[in-house]
Amino acid sequence: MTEHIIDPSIIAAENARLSTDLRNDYDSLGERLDRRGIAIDAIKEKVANFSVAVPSWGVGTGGTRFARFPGKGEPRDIFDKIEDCAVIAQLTRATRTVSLHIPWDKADPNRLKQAASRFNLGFDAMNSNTFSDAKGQIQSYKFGSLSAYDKATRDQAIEHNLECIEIGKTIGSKALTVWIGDGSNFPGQVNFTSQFEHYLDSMKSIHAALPDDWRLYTEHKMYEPAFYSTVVQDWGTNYLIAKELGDKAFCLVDLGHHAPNVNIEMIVARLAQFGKLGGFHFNDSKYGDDDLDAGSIDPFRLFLVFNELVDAESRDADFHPAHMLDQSHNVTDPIESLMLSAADVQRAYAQALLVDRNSLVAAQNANDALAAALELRKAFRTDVEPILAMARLEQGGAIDPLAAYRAAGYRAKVAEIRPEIAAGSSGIV
Ligand code: LRH
Ligand code: MN
Ligand code: MN
Repeated sequence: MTEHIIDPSIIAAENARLSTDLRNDYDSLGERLDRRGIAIDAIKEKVANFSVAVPSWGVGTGGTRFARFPGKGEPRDIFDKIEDCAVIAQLTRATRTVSLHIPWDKADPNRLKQAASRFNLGFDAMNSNTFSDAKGQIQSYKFGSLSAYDKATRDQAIEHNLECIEIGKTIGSKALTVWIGDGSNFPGQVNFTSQFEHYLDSMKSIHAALPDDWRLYTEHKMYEPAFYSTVVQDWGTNYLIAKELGDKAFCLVDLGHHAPNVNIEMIVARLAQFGKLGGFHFNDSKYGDDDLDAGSIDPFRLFLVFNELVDAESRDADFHPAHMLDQSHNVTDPIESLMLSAADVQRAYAQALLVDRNSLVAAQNANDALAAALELRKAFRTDVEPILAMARLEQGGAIDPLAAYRAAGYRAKVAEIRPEIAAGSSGIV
């Protein structure tokens, strides 16, 4: 039986306060959608089946790249983090899995599995970390990891990824995400070609070690921590990697990893068209890899990304990219932010489902640019909150997850048992 961290009677009391209004809002939205030829229950069904993975590191200590400003009741270890993730899942019903980062979350895999299964949580992609040095590691990644000139360093980085796969096998993960910080800070510091050659060779060994039913996601990022050149800097290089490696290799798109104003939805369409779109790290950004809450800066862009995903889904029923959040915070309670991000990702999906694809195609074929644009705007401007809230309610979640979370006083409760973490300096990313 699934254990609940938040007392279900608190959620029930909160829902009782809001359910009459929700029912009215849902019915009235249903009527309006009906006039557009859309069955609200079918949209709700799809929303209810949608899940986005929570990153274990997202519930952890908040801070900036320069300093840590821990809040009260921060998780002490991965087991506390799993409990925080369980709270998010219980209230939102939109986050059925957790994505682990090794070695940050290293623990006995059987214990990890048990801890998650108490709350009926599964594990999404494993994330390896060769962008920082772990305690006691022999070779340093200061000058690169999977692409380093030094073979012993590359071998160690490969070995670490193989270990991530091993842990993942025990806990039921089906994917490995590889992001490296390798690159250079000065023109001339590295040879682009040999560095990429090393990277590809290393990744081939990792790809070869994957179980048959696993996927390998490679994540591109324009810059940081390397500031002159980065080995996996954009979707083009990422696509080359996925092609070079083979059938289990796919590209992962982290929304914050592009230059400002880049047309990410078009990248999504291209990767989907050529069968190499593996999944997402959802977050939002104003300048760079800001890791802000999904949908908090540019919700229209998030919608446009989902518009491409729904379009791709309509062409290929087997199209199931992985959905993960990747954010970390400085000024909010991370559980609150992650709950809102999960809902915002769902919202973008629901809005994209409202696009009248036939009318859109007709407008496109008639070169009626305005009609096509309005078709998208009509969907984006529809307030789908009643659909999301009803999907949560019917699955035992909270109509208003934030209000229920605050009413439950979870953070204050865990602050009593989790010791305060000292503020301090923070590593990059
Ligand atoms: C790199 C990144 C990558 C890491 C995570 C901590 O910027 O997006 O996904 O694993 O941050
Ligand atoms: Mn990421
Ligand atoms: Mn990032």
